[in-house]
Amino acid sequence: MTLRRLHVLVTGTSSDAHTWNLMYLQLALEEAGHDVTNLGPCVPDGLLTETCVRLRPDTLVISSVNGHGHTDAARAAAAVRYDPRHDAMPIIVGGLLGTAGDPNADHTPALEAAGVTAVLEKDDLPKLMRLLAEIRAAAPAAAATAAAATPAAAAGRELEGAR
Ligand code: B12
Repeated sequence: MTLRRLHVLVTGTSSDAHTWNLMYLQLALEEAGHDVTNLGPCVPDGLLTETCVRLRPDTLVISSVNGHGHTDAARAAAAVRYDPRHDAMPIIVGGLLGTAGDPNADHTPALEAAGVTAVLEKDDLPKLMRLLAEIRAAAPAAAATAAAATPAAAAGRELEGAR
């Protein structure tokens, strides 16, 4: 059985202008054999939810490092979860989600309540890869879903065209 490639949607949050975290994640995920659509920084919740509806990614990865991630990502996740078509889509959040205390751990309960599947620390890239490997193993095999190899490429072309 050939495992199909996952289509991972990587996004920054609405207030977060940092870019290299997103580029880093995209390159690491692609190196691990996933197809990635990278929405970039400062993504409004409306664009994120609309993109999830249009592209139906296998997993959403939200990255934030500016300190507002705990509120921005909770709001974004709740907006995505509002549509029941995304009930089964894992939402993974990570980066530097606040500025005080142990922010990612402290805000995990509220983020999970908003619909986030997993909150990772900024050094948790290996854990992100393990989670995605589990999601990939549980996804339908490649033969039945040959077309699934192309959504990221198609999405890339579409996003390029929209610029
Ligand atoms: C460059 C930079 C900027 C640039 C960004 C330019 C750009 N186009 O990207 C500019 C000048 C715009 C900027 C602005 C601000 N910044 Co700034 N910035 C940085 C800086 C110096 C480097 C960030 C970077 O590019 N790193 C390289 C990338 C590859 O690494 P990374 O971002 O850390 O991401 C890694 C991990 O976090 C992790 N990761 C990220 N997301 C995820 C998700 C998952 C699921 C996982 C597993 C891992 C993961 O993986 C990445 C690779 O290891 C950092 C300090 C630093 N040395 O890290 C501050 C920093 C991120 N900025 C900070 C702040 C506060 C701001 C401002 C609010 C400052 C201000 N008062 O205006 C604004 C916010 C603007 C906004 N609207 O978001 C703080 C955040 C504080 C916090 N969260 O505790 C930092 C940490 C500086 C500091 N020590 O105070 N910034």
